Amino acid sequence: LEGFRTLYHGDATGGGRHFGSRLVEAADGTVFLTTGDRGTGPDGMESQDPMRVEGKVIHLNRDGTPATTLPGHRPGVYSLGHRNAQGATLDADGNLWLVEHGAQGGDELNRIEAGRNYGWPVISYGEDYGGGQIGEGAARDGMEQPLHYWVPSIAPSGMIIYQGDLFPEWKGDVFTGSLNSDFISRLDPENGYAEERIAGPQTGRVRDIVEAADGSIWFLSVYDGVAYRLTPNG
Ligand SMILES: [Ca+2]
Repeated sequence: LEGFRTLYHGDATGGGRHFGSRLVEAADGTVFLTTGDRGTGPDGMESQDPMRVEGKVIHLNRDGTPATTLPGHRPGVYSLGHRNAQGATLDADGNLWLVEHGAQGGDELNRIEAGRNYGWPVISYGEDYGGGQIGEGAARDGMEQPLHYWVPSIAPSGMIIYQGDLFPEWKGDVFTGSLNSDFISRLDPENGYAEERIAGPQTGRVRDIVEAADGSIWFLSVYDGVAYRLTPNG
């Protein structure tokens, strides 16, 4: 790459992992980006610090200036308490959703609202690597509950909320890839987020998933280095 410039600088200081990240363009042209906790959890509390960049959703204008500024928050911080979101998308109404990695279990699907706290590392449905409770347990007043969580972890990556006509029975369903178990997860919000796991020789370590204009679903398998197109005929 050449000729690029820095639009936003985060000043993250944690470890060398959990970087997120996904970028989502909103209908008004602003941009949401997810940041990881940089691997300092569950002891590090950067995700809970509204003045820090780690473990957040950041909301920016296209020139890198903050599109949201909340009282007591670093300019641009839109929501906090995230661990490592590697999937994010908008629903049909323009709301931001994301999937984020838990530790040993506790991956989450969250619907994001400005100023809300999504809990990491104070609450989680997972446990620490090798066992042991994370934070205070699974719930706390003032912290959001995930709409769905995975135990054990699937390591979700990439995300769409299907809006096309090619699979009418899937409209409104949430899709994310699994990095550790080689399938695509389909969650049906109208049925308690019941999950179907779509698996085949093509769904190895699915890193990204997008919906095309014709309603077909494209996904990227890291093992093969191949982008596949999913249609009702196979
Ligand atoms: Ca959470």
